[in-house]
Amino acid sequence: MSDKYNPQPGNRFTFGLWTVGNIGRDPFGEPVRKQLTPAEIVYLLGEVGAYGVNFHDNDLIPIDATPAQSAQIKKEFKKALADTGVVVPMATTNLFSDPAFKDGAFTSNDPNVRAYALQKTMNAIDLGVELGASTYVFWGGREGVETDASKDPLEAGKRFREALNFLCSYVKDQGYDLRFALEAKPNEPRGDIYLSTTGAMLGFIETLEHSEMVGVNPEVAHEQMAGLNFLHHVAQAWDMGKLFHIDLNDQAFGRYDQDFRFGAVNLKSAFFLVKFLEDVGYDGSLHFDAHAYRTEDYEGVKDFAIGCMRMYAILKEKAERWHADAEIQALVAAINADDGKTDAFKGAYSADKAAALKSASFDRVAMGARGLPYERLDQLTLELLMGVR
Ligand code: DIG
Ligand code: MN
Ligand code: MN
Repeated sequence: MSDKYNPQPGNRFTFGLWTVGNIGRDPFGEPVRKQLTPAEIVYLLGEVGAYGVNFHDNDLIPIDATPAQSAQIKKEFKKALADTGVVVPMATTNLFSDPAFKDGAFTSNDPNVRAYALQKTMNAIDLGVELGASTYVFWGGREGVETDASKDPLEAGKRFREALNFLCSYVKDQGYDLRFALEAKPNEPRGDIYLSTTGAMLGFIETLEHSEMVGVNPEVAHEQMAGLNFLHHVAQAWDMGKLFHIDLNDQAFGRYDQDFRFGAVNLKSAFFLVKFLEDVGYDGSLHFDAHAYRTEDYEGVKDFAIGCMRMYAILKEKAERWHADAEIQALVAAINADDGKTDAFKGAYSADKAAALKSASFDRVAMGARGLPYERLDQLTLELLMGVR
C-alpha cells in the first residue's frame, strides 16, 4: 500500500531504537527477532520514510561497552544518520533495566544508586545532545513501590525533585539547548509508579526550580491503561504550554502496557487526538513509542511502522473533512450558539457584574428541556471515520 497516506518528506514521525528494534522478548517468551544494530535500525527507518530516531543511552551504547566499542557504534550510527537523513530529536536514559535500579533510580533508598543515576543521566544527556537531541525524556519506570512500607512517598517526591533540579542546572551550566519532558505511567514494571498521570506530572513540574524548561511527554497507552481519557490530559498539557513531546501508540483498557500500533485499538479516540493536535498546531515530534506484534518478522515490523504513520496521516485528513462537513459544522454551531443574554457577565470579575448576575433571572426548566444533538453529531463523526460520508 503506497499512496498519499504513506509518510511524506517533512513529516515529524519518529521512532525509538527500542520500538522497531524490539526483538519480541516478553515475560513469557524468548526473543523472536534477531537484534539489529542501531545503524541497521536507522536504515530501516530511512527505508520506511520516518523523520527521526530516538534512543535510551543503552539502546545505542551498551552499559558495559568499552570506549573503543562506544566510538565504533557512534561512528556507524552517525554514518547511518548521514546516509538516510534521519535525525535525532529526542534522547532519554535507561534507568530501569540494570539491576542497580531495581528499587528506582532518583527515588531509590540507596544514596549510591541515586548518585549513580545522576551520573548516568548526565552522561546520557551529553550523548543525546552530541547526536542532536533538543528534547530529553524522563520515564521513571522503576520510580515506585510494590509496598508503601518500603518508601515514604513524600521523601520519594523530594528525591525526584532534587534530581531534576540538579539536572536542569547541569543542562543550563553546559549551555545545552535542551528541554525536559516527563512521562507518566501508573504502574508496570513497578506495582505503583510515582507521579502516575500526566496531570500529576504537570502539578509536580510547578514545584521545580527551573520549571520553564520542563514539560511532559504523555503516552496514549499510559493514560488509557488506567481507564483515563488521554485527550483530556494532552489538552491540559497544551493549555499550560507544557506539551513538549508525545508518545503515540494504542492500548486496550485494563491490560498490561501493550504499546500497540497507533490507532490499532481505539480508532475514535485516536481521531479526536489527531484532530486536537492538528487544530492547535502542535509542531513537536510525533513519536510512536510502540512495537510490532511478537508474531512479526522484520517485514512485519516495517508494516507496523508504516501503519503507525499512515494512521496519523489518514486521521489528519479525516479531521480536515470533519471541519469541512457542512452538516457536522452546523451541529457544532448549534451546540455552541450564544443568545448574548449573558454578555454582561462575561470576563473578569467585578462587583457590578456579580450584583447584576445575582439579580438576573434564568429559565432553569427551559435550559433543562433543551435537546442537545450529540447522538447525531457522534454518528456523523463515526460515519465520516468509516468512510460513508
Ligand atoms: C516507555 O513508554 C518509555 C520508555 O520507552 C522511554 O523512556 C520513554 C520514551 O518515549 N517511553
Ligand atoms: Mn508504554
Ligand atoms: Mn513512552
